[in-house]
Amino acid sequence: MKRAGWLTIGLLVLVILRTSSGAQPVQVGEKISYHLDTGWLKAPAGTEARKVYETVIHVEGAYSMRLYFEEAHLSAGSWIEVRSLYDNEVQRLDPDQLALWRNRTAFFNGNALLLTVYCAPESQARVVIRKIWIDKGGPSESDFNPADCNACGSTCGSCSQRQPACRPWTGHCEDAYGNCQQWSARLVPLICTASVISRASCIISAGHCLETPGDPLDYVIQFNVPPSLPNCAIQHPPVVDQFPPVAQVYAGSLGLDWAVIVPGPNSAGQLPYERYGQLRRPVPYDDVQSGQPVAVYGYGKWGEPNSRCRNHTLQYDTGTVAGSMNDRWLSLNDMEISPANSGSGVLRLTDQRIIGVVALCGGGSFHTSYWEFVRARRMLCPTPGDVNEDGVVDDADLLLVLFAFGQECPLFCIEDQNDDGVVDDADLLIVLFHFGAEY
Ligand SMILES: [Ca+2]
Ligand SMILES: [Ca+2]
Repeated sequence: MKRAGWLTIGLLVLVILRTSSGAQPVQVGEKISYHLDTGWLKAPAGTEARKVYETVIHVEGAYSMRLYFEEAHLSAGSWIEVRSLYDNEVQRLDPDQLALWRNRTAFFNGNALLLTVYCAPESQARVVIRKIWIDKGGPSESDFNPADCNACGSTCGSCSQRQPACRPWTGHCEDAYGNCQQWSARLVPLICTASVISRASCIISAGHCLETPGDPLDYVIQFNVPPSLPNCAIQHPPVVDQFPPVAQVYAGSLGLDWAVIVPGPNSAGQLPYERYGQLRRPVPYDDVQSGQPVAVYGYGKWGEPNSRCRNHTLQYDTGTVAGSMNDRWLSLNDMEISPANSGSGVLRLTDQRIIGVVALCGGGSFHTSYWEFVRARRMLCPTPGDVNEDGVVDDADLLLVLFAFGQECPLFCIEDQNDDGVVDDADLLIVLFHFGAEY
């Protein structure tokens, strides 16, 4: 009896550990020290900017790299150019771009970057690097034992339900190229998944994805993710498919797990929706029912020995809603969730709307209708009058306000558009004033 008792306790502890830990974002690569100081560079008089400095930053064994500028003194009309010698991708960072990218670059493939400084006539420049990010591949072989792929508690009972999102797997790594479903983004280097939810390119994910110690904005939002290398090392899309985050609100503890992110423009000055024209709307009200069919698209880990190029590429699985545990959490059936699927939108197939964001191993997801999550979206990505968040202000929104007219909402309700605790004329006016607006 005693023995059985201990066993039961052991199992309980295991279950608690599994359900209380996040769906494990995967940290790839590492920051290493690297010393480079161009000293003060000066351009001669003239009419055009001149190349005043050039060097190759090479790290043996790296599969991809990112530069961090400790200091970057550039005057207007000057810029830094970073070029991958592996695939020739280029990022040009002038003072405005450097501010947007917070003195760091996009992610580049390969082990060598050509760094060039162009200086406006009769101006000075200086660039200092003290650290760079590199990825030497891995994790280790043992991390990729296929028998471990349920370690995160997938509810499907097997390891290979997921399929590449864009074309069926035929055994070729090109099948893993994620150039479809461009509302689903990869966050790097703490790998997670995120979804574009509005024309303003508002993005949602899980809160624990942003809990990077030190700097919660130290990541990049990527689309059109290419296959990983056959040894499973991730590869990055072109610079133009990478976006820096500029603002965010998130909660990742005390039983909460949601994030709202505002991206900055890519190198062509576009936001994700402008570039790809794809989004999936969240639902702000809890009409989630058991049995509803859902899909999860995401960049989870993949360790099958003969298809490691699918690691952290865009794949999907389908399943159903198992049920809502409360106003915060919903559970999924028959859904393969792997580390780095964290933050994936739970896409309800009947209306293609996001009812939750994947937060836990086993598929536990955080409701998009939880009031703090809705309020955070309104705060960061306002869509006044669009009560049901379907992207247009119309009769449906008007009816929602009319049906709730007079209701008091001390905490929060979606119909209380001005957030003053009561649904009244003022909220009706907000809907009427924005009637016909599209977001
Ligand atoms: Ca609406
Ligand atoms: Ca109100």
